Amino acid sequence: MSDAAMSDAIMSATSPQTDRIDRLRARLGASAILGRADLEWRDAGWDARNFDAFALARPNSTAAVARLLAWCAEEGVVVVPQGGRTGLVGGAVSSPDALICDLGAMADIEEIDTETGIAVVQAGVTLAALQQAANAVGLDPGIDLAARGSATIGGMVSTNAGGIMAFRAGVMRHRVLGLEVVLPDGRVFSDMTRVIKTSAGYDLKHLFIGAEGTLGIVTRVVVKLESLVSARATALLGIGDARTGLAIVRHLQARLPGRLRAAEIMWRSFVATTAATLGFDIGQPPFDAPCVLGIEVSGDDFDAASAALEDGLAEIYDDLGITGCIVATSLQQAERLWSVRERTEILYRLHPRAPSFDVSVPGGAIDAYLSRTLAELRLVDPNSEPYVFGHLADGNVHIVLNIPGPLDDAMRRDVERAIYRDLAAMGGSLSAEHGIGLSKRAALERYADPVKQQLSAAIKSLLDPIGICNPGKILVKKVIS
Ligand code: LAC
Ligand code: ZN
Repeated sequence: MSDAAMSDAIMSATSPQTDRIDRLRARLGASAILGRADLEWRDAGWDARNFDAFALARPNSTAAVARLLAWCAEEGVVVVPQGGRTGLVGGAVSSPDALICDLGAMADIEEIDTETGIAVVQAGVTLAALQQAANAVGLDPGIDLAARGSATIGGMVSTNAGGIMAFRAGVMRHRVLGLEVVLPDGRVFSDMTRVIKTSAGYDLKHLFIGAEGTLGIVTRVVVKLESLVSARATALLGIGDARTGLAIVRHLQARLPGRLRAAEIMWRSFVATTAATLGFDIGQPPFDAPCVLGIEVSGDDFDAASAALEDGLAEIYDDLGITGCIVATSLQQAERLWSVRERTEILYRLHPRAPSFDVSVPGGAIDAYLSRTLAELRLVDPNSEPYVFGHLADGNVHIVLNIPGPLDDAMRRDVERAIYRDLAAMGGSLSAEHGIGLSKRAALERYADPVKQQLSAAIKSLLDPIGICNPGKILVKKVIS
């Protein structure tokens, strides 16, 4: 091809998108739209494919999101909503025909009503920002997770995030009192209820919680707040198994009612990797045990919380065979201990794009589930030694394979079979808190109830008949209008 013909070909390949961007800029304002060149040097987040779109829009109000979606519907342009871009299942991955709707310019905490105990926020507010604002007036969102600095409230609603405190105050679904969502045709679904009780017909807000932006874009949220605790004490314990960890949880819940704040469990290969990388001696207690349990309890001040935690543990220490214990002596030490659990990026640096799984298992069945599953994974790959960790008190177990991803199709099916096949019968879940996105779609199709899948497809067709909202996420089959 001559240079001139090549340049014509490039022009004709790019000009429809350039025209589109011009029309979109006319609709939303020039500064709100970033083209491909602007995206090249920005951080795409957890998955490089997040920024494969032809452009990114940054609407700054519900009305602007509504104009954007109405324009997408008119033009037949698909739209991928994005919050912190740190989701783990490809829910924010975009394609060259897609426009990103980045909620980062909608980051206002509109109101904290201390008398009612609620916050009204725009979807792009980070969890850390809401925690800070609520804490300043003696309140707390009641939900916490390691990605607090990047995760946005809109993204957390869209994945029904759970995190560390779900066993106390529920998952995101239980924290949301009201919701505003822009629908795929640009209409605004507005249910900014501020009360917990509502039995006024179908509670449709729940359809959008955990929908990963496939049914519309969450723009504003009413979040229920809890009282802020005065102080917290932290300990890491060496234990033999999940059963022992659950006995410790039950003891502390009975002994210190309402004061247990976290019960995070890590199995040996996880601890050996994260703790060793962070400079802890993994040959010493508590790090040398089969499992390490991270515990946090609240109290009136740091010393009172620490004393209550130490006393509570002393009562069961020998009976339950706790093999070692570090109680943090300062807030800085507590943070350092928690980093053993929270610095999960260490695993992904060792094994880029390591396949990861996020299941829920009823507490009493965790040990048996893991020994069966890990043995089966070794049959699939004799070198399998997954990193296993999670939120013990609600049965949420994370399994990260010690190999780089992605898996080829045959191996993925075998691995998924080992991890997922018993879960439904056990009353567990194949996705506890990360969502389905792209990477768990095949598993959902294979292992979820077929009637649930039919209803999901019908709901998607009803709300998004031309399929413009985050297409291909959650549902494998393309919706045909
Ligand atoms: C965590 C993320 C992986 O619990 O959900 O660290
Ligand atoms: Zn988690």
